Amino acid sequence: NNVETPYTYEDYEEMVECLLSRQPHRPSIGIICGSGLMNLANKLEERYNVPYEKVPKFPVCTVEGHTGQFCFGTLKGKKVVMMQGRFHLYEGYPPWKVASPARVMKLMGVDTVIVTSSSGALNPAFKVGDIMVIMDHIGMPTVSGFNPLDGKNDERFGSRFVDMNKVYDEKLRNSTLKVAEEQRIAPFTRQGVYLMVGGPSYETPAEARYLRALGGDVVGMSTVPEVLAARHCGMRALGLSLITDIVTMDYGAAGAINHDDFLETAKWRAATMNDLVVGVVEKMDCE
Ligand code: R1P
Repeated sequence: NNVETPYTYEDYEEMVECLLSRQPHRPSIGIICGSGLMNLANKLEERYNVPYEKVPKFPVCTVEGHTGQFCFGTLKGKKVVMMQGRFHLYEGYPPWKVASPARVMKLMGVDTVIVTSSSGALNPAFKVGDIMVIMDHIGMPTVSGFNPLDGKNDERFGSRFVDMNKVYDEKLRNSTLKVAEEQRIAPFTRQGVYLMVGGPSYETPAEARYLRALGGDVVGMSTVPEVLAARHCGMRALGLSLITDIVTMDYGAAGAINHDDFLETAKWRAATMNDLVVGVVEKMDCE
């Protein structure tokens, strides 16, 4: 039987003990960096890196561009932990493992989680290089039985049933839009619905039309499990997604998409997106 047993509370404690013993910071903000957005960690001061493989039982990254380390430091005076690299369902990881970074962050003392990602636009008004503040999400895997909260619930994290009405913190979203105005990037900053698919295959035109009809503004293969686990244990969540391609809805459209294109586009707009995150962190009402 190949089915893995989810991490216990004690497993998480062991991971956190290791992470805190290897560096002096005690973060209150956690940031999970999406594809092509890892350079944000270069903005950290007094930085300490802890590679994932040093942390007992913690997964490793298998996707190109996902470095696979925790980066601790200060950002605009705030104590931050960043994850350079996340886990996806298509890597073969079960949902609880994909979402495990949120619980590690919680036990480290983090109360606000920022998740970034790159995604494809379904909304015809959106353009490559736009930044979307996630207002809400649709988790295709999570609504259909691939939920990180499946299995025995540990009340020390949160209760069995989780309210998902206000998942993405309104105050943080408004603050992000305000920072976007100040940084003069409001014309290409959007707000909308992130739709998660399992991947790793990109969408067929028929699937793209279907996902759009469901209400997705962008489609990606991450974010939702981490945010679900974060909300389950009472952390505030902010999600930002960089649009790195337009999802093809008809058969005549030119060009196939690939992950290298995603990374290339992310490079082009990553600095702007990272400046936005720094601006939001600066305004946060925590240490
Ligand atoms: C596709 O190219 C990959 O990039 C995005 C998609 O979700 C998918 O994993 O990665 P992040 O969501 O990790 O940014």
